[in-house]
Amino acid sequence: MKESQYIWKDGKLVPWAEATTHILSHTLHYGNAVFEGTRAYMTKKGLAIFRLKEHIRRLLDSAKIVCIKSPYTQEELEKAHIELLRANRNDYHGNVYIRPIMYLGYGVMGVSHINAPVSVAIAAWEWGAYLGEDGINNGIKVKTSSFVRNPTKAMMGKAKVAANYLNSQMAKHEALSCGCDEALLLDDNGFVAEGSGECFFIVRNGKLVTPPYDNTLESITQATTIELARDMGIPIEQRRITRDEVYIADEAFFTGTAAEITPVRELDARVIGNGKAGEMTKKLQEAF
Ligand code: PPE
Repeated sequence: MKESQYIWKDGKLVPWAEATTHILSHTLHYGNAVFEGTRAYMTKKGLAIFRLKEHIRRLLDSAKIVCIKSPYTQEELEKAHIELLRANRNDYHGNVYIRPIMYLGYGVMGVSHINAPVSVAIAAWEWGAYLGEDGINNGIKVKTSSFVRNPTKAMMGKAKVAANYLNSQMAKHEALSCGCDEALLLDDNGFVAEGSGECFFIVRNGKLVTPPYDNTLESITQATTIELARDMGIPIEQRRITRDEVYIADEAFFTGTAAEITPVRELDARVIGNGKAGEMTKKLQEAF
């Protein structure tokens, strides 16, 4: 991990190594913390945060869903992001990934979280291609997970909450241990939900298809990709997809803040399309 000088923690900039927390922090035991992944891109004018307002809005929405009272407003969090990137500017030479997290600290034990103190920290570091340079250029190998994506009857996928990622982590581990790069999780009805940390798209007969967000995060990169497709005159459909439809798709790709647009070249040992990054995928990558 590429460290930078400061981390923003509860209103102050603290040295990276000092942004620590107590071992009895509530979140560490019960998994209730909400977070975001946001990117800042290096432009000619310096770093520019992509969709900052949308990411902070989602962070506050996640907090609302899981009953964490945010100590900060939308505006305060926006300012904090900018303050942090400014303070660390000499450490950044390329694109930066920003990870704000709102978590429950030390003070109470037991499952009930309402009386636990709420802290917010923001870290930002340079992070390259999430699924590898080769992955983003030539596509990745994916496995349909044996784990069902957290069903809405049990979990709340619209909250970007740490606990939801145990499901992602087990799916990812299974995929990696089977020699694949990423997992594709189906919902409890057997339709494609999302990747362990990405949304999913296919291309069939010149049309872009992505599942609705019934069980999943409301993805900012998915929304951006849909917007780009509309601008480019590509027909787009938001409907359910089955795994066998993916096998016979012309192209497939994942989208996410970390993953950006990553082509999928294989699912469950079936080669997708020409087995490389598809033409429409490449066009969308370029536009993105
Ligand atoms: N689904 C899940 C489960 C998910 O975690 C992400 C983002 C998405 C969809 C795409 O959402 P968006 O970033 O708004 O387009 N995953 C974040 C965390 C990755 C990680 O390993 O940590 C991310 O991409 O930042």
